Amino acid sequence: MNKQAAAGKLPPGQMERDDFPRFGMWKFADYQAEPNQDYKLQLDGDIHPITLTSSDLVALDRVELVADFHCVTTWTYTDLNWSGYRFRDVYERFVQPQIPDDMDVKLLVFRGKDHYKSALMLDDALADDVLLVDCLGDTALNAEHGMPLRLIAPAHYGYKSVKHLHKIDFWRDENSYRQTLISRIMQHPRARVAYEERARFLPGWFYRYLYRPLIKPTVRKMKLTKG
Ligand SMILES: Nc1nc2c(c(=O)[nH]1)N[C@H]1C(S)=C(S)[C@@H](COP(=O)(O)O)O[C@H]1N2
Ligand SMILES: [Mo]
Repeated sequence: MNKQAAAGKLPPGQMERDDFPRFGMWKFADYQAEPNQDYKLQLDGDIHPITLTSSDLVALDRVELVADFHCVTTWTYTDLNWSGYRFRDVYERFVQPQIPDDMDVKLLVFRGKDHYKSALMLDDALADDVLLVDCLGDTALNAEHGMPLRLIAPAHYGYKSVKHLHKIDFWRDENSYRQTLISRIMQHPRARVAYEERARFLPGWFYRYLYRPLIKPTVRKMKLTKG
């Protein structure tokens, strides 16, 4: 057992890695992000659709966050230094003012340019430490880690932290979000790391043993072939 796990610092079932790999769904592994700092972010769903540009976000306060990153397959990389904008600030500035009093937004779907998507409850997304980040350490996000913009929601498993973010759908309820059966089963609606909410059914510890053997081949698969 490593030192932090021994000290009880790591959440249940997690093991520390000494590198931060590119990771994710095999289906989207071949996606090659293109450098583009003038990104656009579409906000859509049950709200009036709008498109934000990087210059809309620049008007918000910049926030820095040091956080551990926990993948559901049980690897953790500690003390990452992210910076960007608080999701709550984006919501309060650009979304909330146009929501009628009799309408409740409950569920958000974050979409990546590689077609990956993941949903979060609005209440979870409004937490202090949920950011849209464009920098890791002192440098702009690279292709491995979500260039040009990604979500970071450190209290939730990494599969909620959508990379290459280009669209957020705001829905009144879960019925508006057509999820495939497999992701319905595999993705927990909250996926809180502290409660080991790895998936919707069966206890979290069960998935530790199912997922651990996938780490090595996935890290190998996800390595970007550099020209
Ligand atoms: N667009 C996109 N975002 C994604 C994924 C993906 O395949 N595509 N994988 C998720 C998973 S399972 C994890 S663990 C993290 C990995 O982030 P990293 O590659 O920066 O380590 O990204 C999440 N966000
Ligand atoms: Mo993950």
